[in-house]
Amino acid sequence: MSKKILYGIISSPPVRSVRILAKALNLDLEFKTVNVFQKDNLKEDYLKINPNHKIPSLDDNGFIVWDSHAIMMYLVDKYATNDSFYPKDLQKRTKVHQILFFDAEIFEKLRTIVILLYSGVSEIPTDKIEGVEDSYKSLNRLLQGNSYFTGNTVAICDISLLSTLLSLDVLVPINSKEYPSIKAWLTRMEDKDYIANVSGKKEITQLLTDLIKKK
Ligand SMILES: N[C@@H](CCC(=O)N[C@@H](CS)C(=O)NCC(=O)O)C(=O)O
Repeated sequence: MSKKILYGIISSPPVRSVRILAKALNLDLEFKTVNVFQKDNLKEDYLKINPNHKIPSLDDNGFIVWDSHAIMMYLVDKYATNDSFYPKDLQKRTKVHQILFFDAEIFEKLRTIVILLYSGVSEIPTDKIEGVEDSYKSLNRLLQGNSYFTGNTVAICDISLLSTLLSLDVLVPINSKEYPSIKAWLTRMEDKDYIANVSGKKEITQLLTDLIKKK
């Protein structure tokens, strides 16, 4: 079995997505801390691994891949015993890609807000909140009639969105009256045994709650 190293920190949603998937696939990942708060990601050694200085990156026995979405596609194609998380059927796979790209868009909204809060802004600007609410509306519509974002089984895009939304929910709460389908999906996801212990929900909620309280 090849040695797999994941670089990152647990408070990062994309890093947590990869860890959840690894747990679901029963893969052993060695974890190496690259702390973006201490600028570890800008050090020469890490830039050789990821010239784009983001976390996570995966080193699979010398083969390096970065971006959580690309890592998850790779891990399922290479190691999963079936294709349920990332279907081989072109149309089903395309639907998964569609939601993964949407997750990347929503994650950037989260990242922008977190950067603003760390830079000293005292309140999340209204236009940023509205941008997030617009995504919640779309997500809620997407889930109508579906248990998961691409149908009735969990795919890697559900895992990505779970990590993004667990963080975003702390900053721009997901209102259960307005977004009942998202809330029901969150509950379904958090009930999975491979998610419960590695979602990082407790840690991220604490970190972001403290960040808001400081304001
Ligand atoms: N699309 C990327 C986003 C990765 C990302 O932005 N990670 C943040 C931490 S949550 C990061 O590395 N920030 C440091 C930087 O931008 O230099 C993915 O899914 O892996």
